[in-house]
Amino acid sequence: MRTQVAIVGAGPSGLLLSHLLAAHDIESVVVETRSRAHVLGRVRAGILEHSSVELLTAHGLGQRLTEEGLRHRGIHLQWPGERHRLDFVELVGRGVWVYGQTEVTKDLVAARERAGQQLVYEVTDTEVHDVDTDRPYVTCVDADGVAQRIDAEAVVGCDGSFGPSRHAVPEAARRTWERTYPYAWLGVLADVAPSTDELIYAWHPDGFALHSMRSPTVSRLYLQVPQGERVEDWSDDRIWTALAARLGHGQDGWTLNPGPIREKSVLPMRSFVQSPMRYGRLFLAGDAAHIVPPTGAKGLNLAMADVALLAPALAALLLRKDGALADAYSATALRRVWRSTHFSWWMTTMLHHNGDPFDAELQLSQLRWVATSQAGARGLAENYAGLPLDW
Ligand code: RFL
Ligand code: PHB
Repeated sequence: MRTQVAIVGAGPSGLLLSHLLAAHDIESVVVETRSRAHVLGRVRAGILEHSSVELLTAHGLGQRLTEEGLRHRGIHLQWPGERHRLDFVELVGRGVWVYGQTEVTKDLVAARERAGQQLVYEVTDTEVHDVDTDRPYVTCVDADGVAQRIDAEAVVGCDGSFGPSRHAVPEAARRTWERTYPYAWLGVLADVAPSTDELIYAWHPDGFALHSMRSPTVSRLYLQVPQGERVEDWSDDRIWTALAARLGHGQDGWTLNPGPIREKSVLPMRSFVQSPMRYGRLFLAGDAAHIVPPTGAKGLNLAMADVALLAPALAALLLRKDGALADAYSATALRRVWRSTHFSWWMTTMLHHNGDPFDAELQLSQLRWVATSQAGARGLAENYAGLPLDW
């Protein structure tokens, strides 16, 4: 196969990149290890920043999002005895949307299939080659066991945290930073109406809890659990009891509605950044280059911001032989990556109990300041609702 851009990975970054490149009349082939059903079914992030919504809408992907997404002006931040609302729209003029990554993926796959995009699922043994030349290529074995070679003018690694692309940058040319956290999230998807109008981020001595949602009839909830926790040790009853204790704030008779749990899983928490995000004709985007813990709801939005930057850079490079934007891609993308890395680390360390009584008092002091000071609240709001794409 020959194409202009070979994209490894059909997550949100790979799918959106192929869509944005097509708007520049650039052809791409996307190879993906998982099946189409798996890609369409997996449950992950749920919050879209203001500028992610603008980007999707500007590229014809906003219809279902506008009809079915839930527009939120802010969040609730709480600790035992107190619940405070932060109104992002009032604070910084921008809100967020609740629209699951699963839905974003469905819209992207539908749009790419309508356009005749080549999406090759269930490949194995993906490798990228000759990225330090202007004729890079990708090899893999397709679902029928046939070896495939995709010759391209550029290769983009959109293959997430476990993909091979980032390892194709020679060790001497790359630098990585990593932070693991001593806790994880147990996430559940429940067929029950959310017990809240907007998301609740709760600090609690038993551990952090988050009440999110997917629709007026589906709730998404998370509990801080120790790293390495087994999902089998959490019965539905145990989950609802822990959620009710941590999310209850002891006021106004607020209660949590339990309901049938459809899905539960444990997510590890990690921060990771690899620099540079470009090596020769290999570009990295999304989780392939950086991972953030989910507390700031940034992972999906960062992936979209990367490809929003990369698509015009590839268009200039491949169509007009102008490499200026491609040369600037890594440094420009990494500015936002580090901002989101800091924000996600800050939210995570402010909200998760680590057993240290001194840290707990600092966290509560920080939370009180954020919830009651305009300056504190605006800082959180600006980062959470998201910085403009051209920031
Ligand atoms: P993705 O979505 O991981 O997509 C990468 C794709 O590459 C494929 N792949 C390969 N394809 C070909 N050859 C190979 N050798 C390949 N190796 C891997 C994978 O199958 C996959 O389809 O990365 P992308 O597109 O950069 O998008 C990033 C977002 O998905 C990610 O940032 C967020 O979902 C992170 N994240 C969450 N973020 C939040 O803000 N809130 C959340 O609640 C939240 N939950 C999650 C998450 C990430 C998770 N993962 C990756 C473990 C829950 C999970 C389980
Ligand atoms: C979600 O709805 O899955 C979600 C929302 C906010 C977060 C993380 C996950 O910070």
